[in-house]
Amino acid sequence: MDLGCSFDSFDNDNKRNNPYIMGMANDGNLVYDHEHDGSSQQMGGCLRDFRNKPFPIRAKIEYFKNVLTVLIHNGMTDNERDYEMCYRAENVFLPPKGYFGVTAATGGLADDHDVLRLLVHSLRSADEMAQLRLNQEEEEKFQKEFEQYQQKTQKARDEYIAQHPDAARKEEELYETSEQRELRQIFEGQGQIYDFIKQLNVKLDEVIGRQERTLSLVSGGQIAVGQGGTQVPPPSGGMGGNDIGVVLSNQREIAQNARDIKTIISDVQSISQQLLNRAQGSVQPVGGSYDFHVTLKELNEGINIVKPFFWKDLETLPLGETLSFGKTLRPFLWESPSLETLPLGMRELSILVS
Ligand SMILES: [Ca+2]
Ligand SMILES: [Ca+2]
Repeated sequence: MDLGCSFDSFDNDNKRNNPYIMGMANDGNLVYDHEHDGSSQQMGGCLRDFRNKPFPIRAKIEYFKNVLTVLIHNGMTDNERDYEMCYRAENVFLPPKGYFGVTAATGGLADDHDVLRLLVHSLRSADEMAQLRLNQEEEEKFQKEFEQYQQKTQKARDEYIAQHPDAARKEEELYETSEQRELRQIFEGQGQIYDFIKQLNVKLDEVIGRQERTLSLVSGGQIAVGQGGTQVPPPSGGMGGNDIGVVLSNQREIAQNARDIKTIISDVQSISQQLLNRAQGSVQPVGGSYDFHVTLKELNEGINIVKPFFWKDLETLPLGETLSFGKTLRPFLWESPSLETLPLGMRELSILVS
């Protein structure tokens, strides 16, 4: 099996689909269908104008793990990275060994194409390939061991199942398939949703019950609401006839007390009025417009004149003896201005005159 990547510039079938780049596998028995530009023989291709470009056009043909990829650089730039996908074909099986070659053909018309470079290289470096080969050998070895082990365990399992058919059934139940797991997850999710809805229902019932209770209490006139808006249950039994009687008697008592106080106040008022009238009657005969305070002031001055004459004698007088105001009494100095240190009789006198 060979692989050909052709650049067909002439449109033989006149379908205006050239220049065309295409891939074609051939085991040596196929002849390129020039009449139809190989349209029925291609494994993939793309319409690209690859003639007369400022820079050489490039084709990158990759064959890796039985996948063929053809990328085309259209020659419009000199950038190495300007490759575009032309086609990709899977399940392309080429022999491990072969040759790379370049050839050309034409019909009645001549055309000129130059091959500037043909580069062939591995997709992996030599070290990578060596490592890969080593890994491949190891992998094959491990794979072989694994297969042997698997066969061994399978054989042991088969023997065990043959001896214990019940245990085999249990083991099958123990492990769940991906479908079973998915189904179980769906059931669990639905169960959670169902529980949540059930909880919501219970809460809703509670709220409705509370609301109905509140409404019934409001209509019965026995609601008691706390400060935070929380409902307080009404006192058990409510108010009895006895309590109402007590309250009424208290009210009667308060009303009676108020009436008594009113009587007392009116008595006080009348008495004070009488006193006032009496006071006015006693002052007027003394001096008409004579002021009571002036009289007091004169009396005070008189006592102050008298005081110095009997201070010392007062101390020596026996208690209860009547004081006589005369010239025989010796004058004395006013030594003690403090009221508490004065003798008893003087203190009384001081109180009188102050
Ligand atoms: Ca052609
Ligand atoms: Ca054509």
